[in-house]
Parts: sequence; structure tokens; C-alpha cells
Amino acid sequence: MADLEDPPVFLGFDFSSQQVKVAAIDGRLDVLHQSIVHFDSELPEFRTQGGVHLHGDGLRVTSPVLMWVKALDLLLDKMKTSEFDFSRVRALSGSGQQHGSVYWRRRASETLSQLDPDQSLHQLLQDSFSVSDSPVWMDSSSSQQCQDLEAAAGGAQRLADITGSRAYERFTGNQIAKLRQTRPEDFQDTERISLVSSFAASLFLGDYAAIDYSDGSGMNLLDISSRTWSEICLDAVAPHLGRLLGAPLPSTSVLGPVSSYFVRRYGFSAGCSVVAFTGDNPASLAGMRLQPGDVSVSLGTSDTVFLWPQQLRPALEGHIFCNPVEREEYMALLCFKNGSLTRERIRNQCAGGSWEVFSAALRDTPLGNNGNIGLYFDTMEITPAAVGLHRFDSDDTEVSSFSARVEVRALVEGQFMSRRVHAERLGYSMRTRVLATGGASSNKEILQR
Ligand code: XUL
Repeated sequence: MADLEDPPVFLGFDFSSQQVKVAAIDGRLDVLHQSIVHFDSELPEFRTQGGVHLHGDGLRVTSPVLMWVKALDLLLDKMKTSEFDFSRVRALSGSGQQHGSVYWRRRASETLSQLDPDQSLHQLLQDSFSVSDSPVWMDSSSSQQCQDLEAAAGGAQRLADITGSRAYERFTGNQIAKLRQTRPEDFQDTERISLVSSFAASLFLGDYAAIDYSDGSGMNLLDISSRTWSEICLDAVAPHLGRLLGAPLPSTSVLGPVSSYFVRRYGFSAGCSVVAFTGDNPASLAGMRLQPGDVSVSLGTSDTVFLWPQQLRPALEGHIFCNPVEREEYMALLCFKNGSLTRERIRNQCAGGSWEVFSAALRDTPLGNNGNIGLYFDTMEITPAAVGLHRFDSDDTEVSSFSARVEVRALVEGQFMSRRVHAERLGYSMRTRVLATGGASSNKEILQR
């Protein structure tokens, strides 16, 4: 039991594509504890690859919602086993992969508010979801719904002016529209729709947590100027959708105390606050303490470039989200789907599965790769919408292969060139401080390339 004199501790959870992670920090931001549950290896019963199920049409990508729930059980059990003192936690918050959606079945809120501390969340919430496989950000199966939404809003640019983005397949509004059309019974059986972030917050709150403005901007549903749901977009997606989503709130909102389930099962203090969760990219902007004008590159399952723009300028490429830190400000984001999974594939094929050999190939080849350039879109890319492998030699002639070392450098240079070109096309200067985060940011050779 914590003493009043003990310095407070804060927990941050991350529900990402491939794992759930927690970090405990103190008031000086020193990390006191970290634990991870990796979906593929620690929850093999869900049979995911990279945390997802890739379906036969090459477009649908989903994750089992109960896998996320079970991962949280396991994560908290790991902390308990390592004698983490939950009673010192003053507040908790977190992030989630953006755009993914969770569909709570009718009466799930009753279940959530009366969780029995003698059972795991996974047991208790077995029947609480009307859709067991949540569409996630890698899904690109909602093209028809995107066209419909852009038409309803008066065109792609008009939709971007309202919501910060033209219609994108992974954006939640289009996924909801598709679910309503293709699975009307499951849709009827849904009493609440959460994003991955607000779903995770709901587990801790024992009640439905609000969607925050910043992650809510990745749905093609939020009017990013008024920070309210856009009636035009809601009406185009589903009747009474506002009720299913609940009112959005600022990302820094304190939602309430942690549910008694966590107090009784893990020993959290009843006074521990749950602060709104947000998307992984907005959380990175906040966590890296980005300043206006800074650019950050996140090297994860997806690579993203995000920044704090000085002007609001929604375009047909890229996204504008509400800023998670300053209520009146915005953030700009570009998302590249072929990030770490493509780097891992080339590492396996050209470097025998070893990051050391991959890094050595980067060290041993010259900057500019003697004019050899490669663009590697293993799956349909988001920025730009393109697929396939394209290699060009120093004469700009398309070639079918490179030597292993040239391939490694072509991949890394191609990826970074593309991040830069697309950011500059939107008018964002890369001649500034560039900060790196995400799993692969610990690789010095990739950062130096
Ligand atoms: C951002 C996006 C990805 C996910 C990955 O728009 O789709 O970066 O947030 O977790």
C-alpha cells in the first residue's frame, strides 16, 4: 500500500498493431517499469501475423478484439508478478493504433460496470462485442463507402475541408458504413462504437470512454474546426450514428476514476484517474513534446511523418488532426503503410534475418547508392496509392533485382526519400529539427543512412 509520502506514478498504455505495452513513469518522467505482451508469440491461439488477420481478398485486415482484452489481462498479471505497486498510480492514460473500431454489443455497458474481480477481463467480456474481428488501419476494403462519403460531402476537397482528410479506406466512418451495409444484424446489435484508444480507456473506466478530438479526427466524421461530429458525414454513414459514438472530448480530459475491478483485482487506488486515451500518432506528438515547426518521423509497423503545422491547410494527400496538446491547434500527418514489415522482409531476404548484417550493409554502401533507387510497396501503399516493387539503376532503367547490400540501402533511402518528397509536396519543410521515434528509431544506421 502506498504511503502519502511516496512520489506518484503514472501509467501509459499503448495498444499498437503488434503488441500491448505499458510504461510507468514518475513526476520527473523517469521510467520505473515497462512490460510488453506480443500478440503473435504470447497469444498464439488468436493466430495473428503481425497482430492481424490478412483476409483472402488482399483488402480486409482485422484483429480479434478479445485478443486485445486478453493481452491486457496478461500485461497486468505480468506487472503483478513483478510486484509492481499499483496503489501508487495517480493517473493512467494511453494510446491505440488509429482508425480501428470496436463494436460493443447491446448491454455491454452493464457488464462493463459490474466486472467481477475474481475473473479475467477476457472471461467477463466474451459476449460483449457484436463484431469479434475489428477492422484495423491496414484495411483497404471500403473503397465504395469512400466514394459515397465524398459524394455526400460535395467532393473530396470539401470532405478534407470539413474533416481534415479526403475519404480513406481505413478511416473509421467508412469502415462503419461498410459494416452497416454488409452486416446489418451485427450493426443493429451494437450499442456503442469505440476507437481502439477509447475502447482501451473504457476497460479501465468500467464505462464507455469518450473518443478524443485527436484520434476522432481519423474517422472522416469529425468537423475539425468546430470539434463536433459533422452532421453531413454522420448522416451519410448511418442513422443515429452520433448516439453510437458519444460526444467527443479534448484529449487531455480526465474521464473519471479507475473502475473498482482494478482496485480490487490489482490494488489500484480508488482515486486513480483515467485520462482520455488517444491515437498512437497524436500520443507520439505529445510524448516527444513537439514544438510548432518540428517534424517527427515514427518508424513503426507504419511509418508516419507528423508535425505541428502553422496553418490549417487540408489537402487531398495527408491528414490534418486536432492537436492533442493545444486545444485550438492542429497536427499534420502522412502515413506510409510499408514501414517495418517491409524492412523486416528485406532483412530476412538480404541480411539472413539479422539487423547487424542489415546495418553493416548500410555502413558498407555509399550515400546515394551509386544511383540505384528502389521503391518497395509490398502491400497497397497509402501515400501514394501504389503497389509493387520498382528498382531503377543509375541510368534510370528499371531492373528486376539488386545485390543484397544495394537492396538494403535502396529500401532505406527509398523510404526516406518518399517521406521527404510527400511532406515537401504539401509545403512542409524538412530543413528543420527532425525527431525520430517508433521501434526502428533505435537503429543508428537507419537514422544515419
Ligand atoms: C495513421 C495510421 C497508422 C496507425 C498505426 O493514420 O493509420 O499510423 O495509427 O498504428
